[in-house]
Amino acid sequence: MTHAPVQRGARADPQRALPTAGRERPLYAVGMKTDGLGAHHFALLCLALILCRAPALASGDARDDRSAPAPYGALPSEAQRAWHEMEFYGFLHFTTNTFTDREWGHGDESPAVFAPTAFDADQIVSALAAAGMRGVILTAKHHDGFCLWDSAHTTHDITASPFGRDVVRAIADACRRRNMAFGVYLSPWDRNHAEYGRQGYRDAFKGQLTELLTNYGPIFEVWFDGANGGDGYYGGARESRLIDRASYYEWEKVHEIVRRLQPRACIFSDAGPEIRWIGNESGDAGDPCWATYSPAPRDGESAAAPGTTKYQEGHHGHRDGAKWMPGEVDVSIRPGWFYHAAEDDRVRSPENLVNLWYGSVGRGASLLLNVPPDRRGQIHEKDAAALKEMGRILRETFEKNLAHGATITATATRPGFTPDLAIDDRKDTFWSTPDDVRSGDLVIEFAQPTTLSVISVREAIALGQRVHRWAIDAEQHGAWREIAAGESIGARRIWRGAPVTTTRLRLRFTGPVCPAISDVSVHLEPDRATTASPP
Ligand code: FUL
Repeated sequence: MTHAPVQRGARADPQRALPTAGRERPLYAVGMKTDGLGAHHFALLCLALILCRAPALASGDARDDRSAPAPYGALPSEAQRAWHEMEFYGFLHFTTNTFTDREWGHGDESPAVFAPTAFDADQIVSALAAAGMRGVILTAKHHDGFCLWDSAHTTHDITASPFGRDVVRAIADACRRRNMAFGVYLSPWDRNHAEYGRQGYRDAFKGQLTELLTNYGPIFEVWFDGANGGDGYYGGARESRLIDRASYYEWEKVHEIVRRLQPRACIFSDAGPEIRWIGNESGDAGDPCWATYSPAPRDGESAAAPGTTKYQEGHHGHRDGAKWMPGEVDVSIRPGWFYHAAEDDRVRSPENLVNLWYGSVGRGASLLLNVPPDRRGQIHEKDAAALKEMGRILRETFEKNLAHGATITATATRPGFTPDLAIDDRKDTFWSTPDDVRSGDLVIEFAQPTTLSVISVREAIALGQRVHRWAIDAEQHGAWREIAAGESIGARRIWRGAPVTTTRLRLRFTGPVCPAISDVSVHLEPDRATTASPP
C-alpha cells in the first residue's frame, strides 16, 4: 500500500494495464460485538478495574487483595479495542480501473466506462462474510478521483456514469443487512481534480471526507493511502504536481473531522494514528509483531505522515513503542488490487488464504483481504469459492475449544485473577500473578490424551502489552518438550503446527511486569487445512 509512487513503481508500474505484479457472525457491527460481551462492556469493566484500584496502587498503601495489575506502557483506546475484535475484514477495489483494466487510473477516464452489468451488493458482501470476515472497506475514491457516490466537490463521480447509483450506499446498506461493519478508503491523491496541489482541493478532500462520514451510518475504519503527488490529468492540465506530503493535507484537521463525525472509527495510514500499515503487501505481519509503535519520518521528511514514514518498521512495530498502533495486513486475493479477467486463474487457494490469516490475525494484527468485484459488479465465482472454503476451514478449526473441560493451574496466582479465568471464553476476565512475579506458567491438563495443532492466546490488552517472551511445552513420555517459543502476544497470538498428542500443556510467560492473560484456547485443524498447496 502506502508509499510514494516512486517507491511503488519499483514493484509494479501502476500506469501499465496489467501489473506483473470465524465462527459466529460479526463481532463488531457498527460498534458492537457479540460473543457474549460487548466491547463497551469490556472497556468499561477494565477501566473500572483500573480506576477503582488506582489510589491504592499510586499511594503504595496496603492494597486491597484483589487489585488488578497497574497498566503497562502505551494503551489502546476504546475504539482500538473494538477494532481489535474485527480481526478479519474485506477490501473492495472498484472504480473505472475495473473497466479499463488498469491498477492506477490517470484521472482522465470517462465516467461513461463505469458500467457494471449486474451489480449485486448483497452477493459481494455475502461472499466476504462466507470467509468469516466481519467488515468491508470500499474504495469510495481511488487515486483517479472517480467518486463512487454523488460528491458535491467534483463532477467526476457516479452521477456522470451510465450506472448512476450510489455504490457507497449500496455496499454500506448490504453490510448492515449482514451485520458487517463498514469502512471507507478515500485516496488523498486525486489525479482528476483541477485544484489538486492547491487550497481548493485541500478543502474538497475534507468536504468529501465529511460527506462519507455523515451520510452512510457508522464507519469502523477510515483508510488513507500514502501514494500521493505526481503526474495526472488535473482538470486537463496534464502535468506533474508534487506536494509536501507531511503538511499539504493538514492531517490534524483531517483527523479532527473523523473524531467529530465518527468517534468510534479508527484511522489507518503509514503513520496511524490508530492503525499502522504492516509495511508490505505480501500478507504477513512480522514475528514478533508488537502493537506498540513509534512512527518515524524518513530521512529528509519533516514528520511521519502517509507517504513519509519509515513504513518498513511497521512490520514488527516497536517493543515499548510510544503509541498503541497495531498493524493491519493488506493483501489481495489476486495479483492486482482491481479485477482483471487475465488473473482469473491466479486466485489464491483456500489453504493459502488460511496461511495469510495465521500470519496476520495470529500475530496480533488484522487481515484486510482484498477481493475485487468484476465487471458485472460481483465477486467472481473462483474468488467466492476460495473464500467459502477458507471460512469452512477456520470455522471447523475454532468451533471446538479442546481446553473446555480441562483443568488449569498456575505457578502463581494473583488473588481474584485465577487461572480458570483464562479458559472461561470471556475476554473481560484474566489470570494474573502478584506484581513481583514477572514470569508465570499456566498448565492445562486434559482429561485424556488430546491431539491439537493450534493454540490461541490473548492478553488483557486494556492493561497494555505486557508479556515479552512466551513458550509452549507439551508433556511427552513424562517430560516437557518445548514445541514453540517467541515474543509478543497482545490482542492475539496463535501457534499453529504439526498435530501433537499430549495430556498436559504448559504455557510460559515472561515480561517486565506480571502477565495478564485473558484467553487461551486449544484446537485441531481439519485435515485439508494442512495439506500443502500452491498459492
Ligand atoms: C496502494 C495503492 O496505490 C494501491 O492502488 C492500492 O489501493 C493499495 C491498497 O494501496 O498504496
